[in-house]
Amino acid sequence: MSEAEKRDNYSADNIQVLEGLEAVRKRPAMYIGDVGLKGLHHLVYEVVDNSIDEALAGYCNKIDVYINENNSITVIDNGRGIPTAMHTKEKKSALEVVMTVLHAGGKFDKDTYKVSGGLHGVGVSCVNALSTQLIATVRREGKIFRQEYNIGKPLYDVQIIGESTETGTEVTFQPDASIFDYTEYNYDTLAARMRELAFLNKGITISLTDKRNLDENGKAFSVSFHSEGGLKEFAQYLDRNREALINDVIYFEGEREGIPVEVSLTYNTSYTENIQAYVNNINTHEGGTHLSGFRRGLTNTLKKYATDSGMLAKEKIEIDGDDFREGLTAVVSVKVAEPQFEGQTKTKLGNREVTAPVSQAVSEMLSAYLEEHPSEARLIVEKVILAARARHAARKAREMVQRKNVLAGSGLPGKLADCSEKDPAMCEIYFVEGDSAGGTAKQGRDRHFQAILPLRGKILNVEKAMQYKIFENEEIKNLYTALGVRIGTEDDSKALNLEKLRYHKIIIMCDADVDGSHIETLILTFFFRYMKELIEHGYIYIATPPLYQVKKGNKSEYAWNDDMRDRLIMELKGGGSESSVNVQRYKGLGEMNAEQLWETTMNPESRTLRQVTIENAAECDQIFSMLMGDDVPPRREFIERNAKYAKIDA
Ligand code: 0RA
Repeated sequence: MSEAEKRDNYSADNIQVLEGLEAVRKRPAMYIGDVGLKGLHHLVYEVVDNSIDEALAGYCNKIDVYINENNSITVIDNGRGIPTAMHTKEKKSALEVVMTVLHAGGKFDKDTYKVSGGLHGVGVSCVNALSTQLIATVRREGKIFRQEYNIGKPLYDVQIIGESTETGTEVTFQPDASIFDYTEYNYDTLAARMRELAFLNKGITISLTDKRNLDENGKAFSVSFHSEGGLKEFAQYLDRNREALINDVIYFEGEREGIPVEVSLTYNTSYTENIQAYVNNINTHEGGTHLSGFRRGLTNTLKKYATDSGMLAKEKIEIDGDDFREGLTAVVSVKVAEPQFEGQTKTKLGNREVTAPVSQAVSEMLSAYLEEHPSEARLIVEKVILAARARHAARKAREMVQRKNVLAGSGLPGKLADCSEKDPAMCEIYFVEGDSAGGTAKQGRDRHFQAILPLRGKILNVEKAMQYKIFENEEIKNLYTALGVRIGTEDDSKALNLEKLRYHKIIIMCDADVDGSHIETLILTFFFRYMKELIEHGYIYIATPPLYQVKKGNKSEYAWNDDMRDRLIMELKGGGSESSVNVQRYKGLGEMNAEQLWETTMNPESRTLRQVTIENAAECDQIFSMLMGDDVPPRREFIERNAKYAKIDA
């Protein structure tokens, strides 16, 4: 190749690279899911995943993550360091290739067994494309190498900036504020993911330091996650707010049919089933073949044990799969070389070959445990029998709900003020705290597309109640009938059937005070445990009524927080000297008249709705069990701390 040809080739390659990164900037959501809070945090996961891969390859055991003062992120690992030598095909440093070529990840190194790579597996070059600045520093071969980029473009060739006896990779990036709706990182969100990664990849130490948050000694807030027990400790962590039924966690780690499988399970005295399933460190909350394998292994093994033990002999009722999972907490983690993700949120594993290995692993570990622990085995079987009896009672109650549903139209709850529009995509329903606010909302709404269902103060805490109690509850029956949903689909008898769902915006409207937050949480708990599909489809929203009205003369404005209130007071005062500005604090929805409620909270033109999403399924489970516990202060603190992070739908 002549020099000229080489040059042409080089620039052609470069153009391709820039086109690739340009595509990421044009359609960021296609690469990282969205440009909201989720996408912003996804950037961190993408970078950390590369370090996790290095750890899984056996060369790294420490990953440090920093949230810097300016909301940039630094990730440092002690791996081999990304190679910096010339990449023969791309004719530039391997480091530059990894940082600027889409999907280049670890591909230049065929021996790297790459199973991780994040939900979208897009690689660190996407993070680079979406950052105003990224600095990559590599320590290897006794030297320190560095390259900097601006929206993905290198500012200079890889430089040697010093010497070091250490090895590792350090990446600092500043997310581009012109791409993302938000640029402020949520510490708790990152901490939850780092904790989860530490459980899923035992032996690695992952620290998270928040440099925005200094204590009185000027020291940044920091936590470190490390698990020697892996999923065994993960199950204990998930159940730490629940009462144990057996004191052990049953655990398996190994490879079956070439697929690495790690499983843990235990039982608590609650009535909820909590199985967290992972593929390549990704929470597959829609389940899939590995979850089917888990269920099959569990059901077959327990059924056989229970039958052989003779404990079922006097039972007249049939035991089914669900009964074995009441009070069960389990974590399943598999590594799959070419995962097929399906489902609404691409979090359902489709690979058929994964079912048998997981089922085998569960059968092996569980039958061994049951044989060796007869008294614990007895406790589990007794619980299963109780669950079966309760299920029969629950089914009767559920059938009542379903029967009422068949009459939909004439059978709608009496308290529901329905809308006239029939197309669910256009329709909204407000669940309103209390009859009085419900009345105001009925007057204030646009009856064409907005329906109102007033709810009696505190609805049932479903976290603590047995299933049949839940389906006997009048308010909850009303929720089902008003929404038009049923239980059971063609391929899953427990799944929510959304075919007849009557509204695509389901809006929880509570007072802006602690009681309101409590009620909001009770309703969300119900949705999370019994109608999770509605959250996954993005149908659930929270209304945000204002906290203040600031008035002067015939001018009036609303404020949603104290800063806004103070700014409005200043504005309305203007140059004027007199404090004739009137501030009204709204304690409840009922203090607004119908017109005010419409204007501030219900009018799609001017309201703010917060959409409810699931960031981290394992953490969600844990948080709901914490929120519904008996301790009020942590709940209040949690809600107040996190409310502002909810996604805004303008
Ligand atoms: C492929 C080969 C080698 C290192 C890595 C990938 C690597 C990538 C990342 C990304 C973040 N941290 C990382 N650490 C290592 C090295 C191959 C060798 O040295 O022989």
